[in-house]
Amino acid sequence: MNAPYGTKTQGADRPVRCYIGLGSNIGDSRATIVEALKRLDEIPGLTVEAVAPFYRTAPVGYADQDYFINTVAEVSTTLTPRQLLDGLQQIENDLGRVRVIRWGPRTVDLDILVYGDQIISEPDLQVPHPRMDQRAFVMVPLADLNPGLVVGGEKARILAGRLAKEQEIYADK
Ligand code: A4P
Ligand code: MG
Repeated sequence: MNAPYGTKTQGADRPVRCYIGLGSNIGDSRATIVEALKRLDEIPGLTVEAVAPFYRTAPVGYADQDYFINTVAEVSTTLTPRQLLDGLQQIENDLGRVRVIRWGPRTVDLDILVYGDQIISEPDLQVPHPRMDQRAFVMVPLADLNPGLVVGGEKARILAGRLAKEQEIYADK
């Protein structure tokens, strides 16, 4: 039987509910994200509980690149935030991620958006993800999974509705 989600600030003896953002705009992005989700679920101590629909989204931050495929996964995990980050970076590397330009094209990007109710401000790990509340490609799929989740003082569905009017985002079929 699954243990209930925990809200403890230190992780790891009870599963913590987390949201992971996934994005790709190089190669067969849809297939890459499907493969990344499979590998995510295979990480010991982590279960993928739900996946939002896939969206096709205009690039944010560095405009001269292809549209992205984005989605968000809800996971429960007993991993600490840093163990979780290591697992995500391992998947990025195994799927052949090359980083050239910040905010530029990528085979696959996996970000920790939310880790329970923890706030982390370290040089190489900030949670909640510092730019998530400005991005339709994060907030729209996140709101599909948890419309009432409060992000930056606002409910996800309110933020998602506003951002979707400002930024291009389409259901990916
Ligand atoms: N890092 C810090 N906090 C986190 C976190 N919460 N989750 C550090 C994951 N990583 C985190 O990331 C650089 C470093 O961020 C990591 O080494 C880790 O220690 P990266 O993935 O190597 O580089 P990046 O993704 O280019 O940088 P960054 O700043 O994370 O970019 P963003 O803000 O994630 O933006 N437009 C569309 N439509 N769709 C997209 O998916 N993605 C980006 C990337 C830009 N524009 C986009 C999209
Ligand atoms: Mg990233």
